[in-house]
Amino acid sequence: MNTRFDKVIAMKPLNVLMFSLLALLSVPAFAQTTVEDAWVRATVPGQPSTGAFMRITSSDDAKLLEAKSPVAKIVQIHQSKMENDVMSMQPVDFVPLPAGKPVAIEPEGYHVMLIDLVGQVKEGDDVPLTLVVENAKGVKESIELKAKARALNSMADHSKMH
Ligand SMILES: [Cu+2]
Repeated sequence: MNTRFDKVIAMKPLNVLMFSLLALLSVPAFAQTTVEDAWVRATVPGQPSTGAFMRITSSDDAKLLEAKSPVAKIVQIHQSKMENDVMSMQPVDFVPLPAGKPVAIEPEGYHVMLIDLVGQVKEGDDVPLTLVVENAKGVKESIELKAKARALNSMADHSKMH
């Protein structure tokens, strides 16, 4: 009887330690945003604007709030919409990034619009991009990346793959 009682007591500190470890693992500092396949459509000389595309996955619910790039004076987040058989696009305040779900930033949907380009974006250029992501608690994180400029016909090639 006495031995059993001792065992219960002895296990308690271990349980406390386990709970502390679990609590530590669920701290939001572990939230992560992954950006894959980032690219920018190359331009011809004098072309005023282009788009940046990628796939973003956030481990926790978050929002893509803003994008910045030194290659354009204005960077906006747009959403393309099909209305009466006409494709149009409008600026949006943010792109929702649901936890664990890859979100495509693509010409046909949400995309990053680079407006008032400071120069031609040539094929093969590494275009610096900064993405501002805000988590559910309102904490903002900046993600720096380089997007490879791809030729104008990249989109046509892409649609052929489907
Ligand atoms: Cu656009």
